[in-house]
Amino acid sequence: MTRTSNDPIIATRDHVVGETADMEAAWQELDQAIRAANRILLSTHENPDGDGIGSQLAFYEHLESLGKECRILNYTEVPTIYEFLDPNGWIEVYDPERDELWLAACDLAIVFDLGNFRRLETVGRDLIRHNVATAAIDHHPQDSFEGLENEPLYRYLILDYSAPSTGTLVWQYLQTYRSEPLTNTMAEALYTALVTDTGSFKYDNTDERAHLMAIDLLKAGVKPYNIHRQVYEQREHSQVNLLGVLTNNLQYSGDGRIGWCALTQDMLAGAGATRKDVDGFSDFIRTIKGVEVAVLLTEADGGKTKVNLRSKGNLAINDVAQKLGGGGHPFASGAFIEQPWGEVIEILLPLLEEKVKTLDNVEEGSIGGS
Ligand SMILES: [Mn+2]
Repeated sequence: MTRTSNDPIIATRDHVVGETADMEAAWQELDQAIRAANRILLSTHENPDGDGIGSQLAFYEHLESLGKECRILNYTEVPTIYEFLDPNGWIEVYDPERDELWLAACDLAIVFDLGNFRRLETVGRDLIRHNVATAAIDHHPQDSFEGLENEPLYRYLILDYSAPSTGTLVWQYLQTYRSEPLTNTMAEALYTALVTDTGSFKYDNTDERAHLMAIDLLKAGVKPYNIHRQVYEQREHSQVNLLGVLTNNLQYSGDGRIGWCALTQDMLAGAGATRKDVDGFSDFIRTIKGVEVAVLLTEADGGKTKVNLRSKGNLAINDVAQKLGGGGHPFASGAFIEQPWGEVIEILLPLLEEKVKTLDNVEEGSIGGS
């Protein structure tokens, strides 16, 4: 089918595609495509996180060493806490006017950590428009796209839900297919991907593979505190102010098992904060004793609402995020909704209250993850 640049890319709400069955064969195929390609584009989702950025930078450096003509083009700029990873300015913000012709002539695009193709925004639109062969490397459940159900979005799909980070998949690839050892900068990029996605090795996704990867990266020269300091010890005053607003406006529901807060644009403005400053706040709500499900609603422009959901691990909540048109991991998911937060919480609380009620019937510790 033909798409025009103005066609919106819309994720359907209930469809996910399966995990890569034969990972080794998929990697082999992708590796062959990489070796055959001259010009390769790398990208990740809007508002990129440490996993997306770290994966991109490590992969970029690898491709450079193979002599590829390579660029990293993202829809949004690198958050300041991750700027230390990119001293050479390899990551660029995609500017269709400047970059579309370059993109159109790519032999291959590799996109990291997406979950949802829509999160590539204009980069994804132009990859489809110019029919660029695209590979996805990811650990999120994948949404399908209205009108594209019968068309594979990706020529190559490396999908492993159990991977603690997308960077872990990149690390595995490099271990097998890269002849040179990892450089210190590659190891730092991958370590950042790993610590940010595992909450510094404390989330449910932290497994043996995560720690084996960390050992390998430390051997390649990573100093963990150097990374930690850059990523976690640079809180803006505006964010600390906003944390005060959050704690003053926290509410509980479902016998204290749901902790929730709505941050309005007025609250953000009052704290001198932006939507970026809410990063990590939903995790904070989850740390409260008795809270099983944490909900953070952030008011966006035009009265829209960003929803972040976190679970302590006894209840999967990504089905709720999917009902709202979003998605994510069982214990960490979210959605972006075109409704004001007051309406969203009206929909959300009954769904979550039903969910936490199921805990009443089951002895503690006997519930599976998803
Ligand atoms: Mn990730």
